[in-house]
Amino acid sequence: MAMVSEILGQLSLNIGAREPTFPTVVPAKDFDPDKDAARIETAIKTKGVDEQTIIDVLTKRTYSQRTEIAFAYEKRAKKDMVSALKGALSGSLETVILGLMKSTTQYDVPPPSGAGTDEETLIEVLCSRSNNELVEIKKVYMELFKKDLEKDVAGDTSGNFAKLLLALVQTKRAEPSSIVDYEKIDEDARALYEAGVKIKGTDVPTWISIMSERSVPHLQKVFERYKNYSPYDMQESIVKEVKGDLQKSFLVLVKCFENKQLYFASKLNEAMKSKGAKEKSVTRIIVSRCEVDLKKICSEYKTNFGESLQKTILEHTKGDYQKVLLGLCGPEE
Ligand SMILES: [Ca+2]
Repeated sequence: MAMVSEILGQLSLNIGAREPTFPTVVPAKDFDPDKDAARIETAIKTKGVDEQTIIDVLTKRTYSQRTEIAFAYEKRAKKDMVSALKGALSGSLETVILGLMKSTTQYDVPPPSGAGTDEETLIEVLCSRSNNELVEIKKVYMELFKKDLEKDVAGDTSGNFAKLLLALVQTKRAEPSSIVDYEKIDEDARALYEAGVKIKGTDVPTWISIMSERSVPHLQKVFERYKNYSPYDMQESIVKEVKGDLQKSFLVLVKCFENKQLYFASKLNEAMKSKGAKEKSVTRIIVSRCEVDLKKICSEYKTNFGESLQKTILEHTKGDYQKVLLGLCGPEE
């Protein structure tokens, strides 16, 4: 149960060191936190709860504005807004709204070690977030649990999978350089080939060091160059060479290096259309990306899957959950 003061403490961590963003949730104009807090208070007190108002207000404010609303709410209602929302809402809507009351970084922070690591989420977060985002995640993890994420990741997983996650958490990735180093690109492409497809077995540490230490633009060129050496592209090579969680992790990494928004669009499409829609996955992506790049994810979605994400949401979800997702995605473009 995060108190407002705690949430406010995280604010500064989210400013600066960010890549260009393509949010669907942007700061509301003529923002009045007191007015919003009053609306939320009335909505919570309404018999049967007025979910629509809660959705309308909270999906149209940024995290930092929601924090101000929570602060105003606490002043007028003399109680914590997150707890009040928790009491008033239930099911998938509650999950989304409580997710929105966390900063993007807080939301991404894995549960503390021993709390039953959900491997799929751990892989997605550690393999898809940028170096800067991972640096913030480590800081917040330390603040929340007074523990070192590096140590916990190493302790909770094992083998090469652990080595890969650990290498990512160590955030050793180079910053993109304005100079294209063709020699290094060729050297890395050949090394990836010689450590994998060319030999019996796989020299996983070599793959790990290249994929965790080089900049993203460099790796994009490496994977292009790689095709000059290998009969299989990088993704195909990963499938052939390694198995299980290690394979999943390398695939998420490479897909994100190639086109991160397409990766999330595909995940959404897959989750939404799977039998027994994987709500958890849908919620996670939409909540965590709405202030980052959901607009670009929506456009990749439409280009690649022939219909808008909003339309898929209309077809595959219902009720308040549908409303809150559509609120976060914004209108179709
Ligand atoms: Ca091999």
